[in-house]
Amino acid sequence: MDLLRTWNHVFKLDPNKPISDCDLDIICRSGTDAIIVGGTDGVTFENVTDLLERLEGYDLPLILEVSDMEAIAPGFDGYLIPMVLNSQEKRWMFDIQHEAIKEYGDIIPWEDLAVEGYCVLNPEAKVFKKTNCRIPEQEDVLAYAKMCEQLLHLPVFYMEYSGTYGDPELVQRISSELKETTLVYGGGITSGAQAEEMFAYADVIVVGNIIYEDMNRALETVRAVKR
Ligand code: 1GP
Repeated sequence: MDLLRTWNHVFKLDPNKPISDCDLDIICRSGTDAIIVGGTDGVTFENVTDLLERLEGYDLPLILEVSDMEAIAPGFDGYLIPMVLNSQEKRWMFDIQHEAIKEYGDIIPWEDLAVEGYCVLNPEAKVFKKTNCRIPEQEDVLAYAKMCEQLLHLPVFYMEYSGTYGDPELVQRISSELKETTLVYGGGITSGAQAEEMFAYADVIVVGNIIYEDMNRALETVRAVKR
């Protein structure tokens, strides 16, 4: 999954949200670097494989962000495994991964996997509630980032503001701390200007919701980082 280091812009598609063939085609031909398939609820083996089949004809890396063990489908180019750093339950950091390895350890394609140190920063986000997170202070976020890079040697630190636009100053601060670990920013990007602002600091920006709300603005976010 070294590939991830070379990306700037990624669209995240939610398998639980309908998207027309026409919109899917526009997204896949937009110039984005990869498609992540992922969501918090209603993600099933069926809707993941259905979306994968519709995406397979395009020459783009297709990555599954695993949120539910039952919905892991073969056939993706890579798999992102979140470890929710600011969850108050060990389950979301280690236990579900442990269970998955216990059950599927013999068939896991380890070379196609990357672990994301996930820091959820929007208290209204579904993932925040589902994984029982606590809002970290800025110093906590900085410590999570250092922990990710220096202690756990994780390839990715993901600042997840899903559904709301985050704090560019904090993203800048984290970015100046990380050297090896790739900084991914996602959340509330709905315009070219916001994409540009976050991309000034993050290595990769992830754009999700706006795809389903305003395709033109979704496309602006690609143009903003691909100039
Ligand atoms: C969600 O970080 C992504 O996991 C993107 O967030 O849907 O708010 O764009 P949005």
